[in-house]
Amino acid sequence: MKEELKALGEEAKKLIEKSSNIDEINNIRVEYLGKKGKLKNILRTLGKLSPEERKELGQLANRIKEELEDLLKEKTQFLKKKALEEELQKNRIDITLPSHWIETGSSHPVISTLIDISETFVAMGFSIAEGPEIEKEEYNFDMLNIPKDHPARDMQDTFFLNNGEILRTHTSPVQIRTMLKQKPPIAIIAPGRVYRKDADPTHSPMFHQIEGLLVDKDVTFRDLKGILKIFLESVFGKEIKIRFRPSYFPFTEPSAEVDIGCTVCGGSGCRVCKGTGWLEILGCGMVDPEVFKAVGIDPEEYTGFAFGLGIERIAMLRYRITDIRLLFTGDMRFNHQFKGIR
Ligand code: 2U9
Repeated sequence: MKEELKALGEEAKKLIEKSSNIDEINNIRVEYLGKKGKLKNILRTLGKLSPEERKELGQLANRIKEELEDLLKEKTQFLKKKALEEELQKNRIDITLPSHWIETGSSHPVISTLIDISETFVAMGFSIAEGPEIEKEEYNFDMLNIPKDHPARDMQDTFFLNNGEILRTHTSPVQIRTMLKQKPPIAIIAPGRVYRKDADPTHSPMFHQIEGLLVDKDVTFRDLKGILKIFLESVFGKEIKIRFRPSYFPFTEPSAEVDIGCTVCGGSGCRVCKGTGWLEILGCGMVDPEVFKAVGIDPEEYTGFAFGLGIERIAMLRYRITDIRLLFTGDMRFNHQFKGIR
């Protein structure tokens, strides 16, 4: 019987060694160590033996049982580890493979220009002010001394909304709102979108403006010229030629338009400057006393200057773009040409 037990042990050991998966291991466990297993079968016959033999064989059977249990456990762990490794190997991801091409964005030329111009004025102490694009006629026209019969108010020039409001035609109402809630000194720029019923190679129904306003005691036209000179030299370079031409706007008096020497031909005359050698860049002037009265600022105590410019026009000159509509098509072949430029 002793031999029988030992042979059984050896037989199970060989099977465990040869087994190659968890199912086989489980079957061996049931077959040899289970309740109706081979080891139990032998032990059931122990009753026929003498107490000494029973003790000896009992101990031997226990040793074999423990030994087999250890081997089964060991082999189970080994097979599980092997299965895991195989699984990992099968699902391995090659992280050295190049990924899909990811397109990076770029700043739109209008926004780059808007930021550059804004930064120049912020560096001189101006704050940035913002306001709504849907405006009251009162703020957009009336308080700016624009008469009721002015052509700019025409249905053909201004977008009127059903509720009687309008899309702002300039950012000037931002300055009106600022003066209504803030006492001078005031030094602000108002960048943003404006809307006019206009569409051709140089006009878009939506475009961007920056307007500026400085109000304090003793502000003069000289201050205006100085500030605009610093601004134009910082955007177009120190060598740029500047000239002021008398003009008229309802909200400024006196008013002027500012030209710079043509950046394309340098002044000799070309298609861009229409042979004049000059490019019109902005409009400006001293705030009209009527505008001050409308917002409750005493024109005897305060004076101020204002200016306005279209960003698209500056961006077009800067990047030599000849049709404003290219800026708004969203065509990535166009937009991506400005990658890395600012
Ligand atoms: C207030 C008082 C005065 C803003 C000004 C201009 C002259 C001007 C145009 C440039 C090109 C508009 O985009 S454009 O078509 N602007 O010429 N703008 S003075 O004057 C103001 C604004 C607000 C309270």
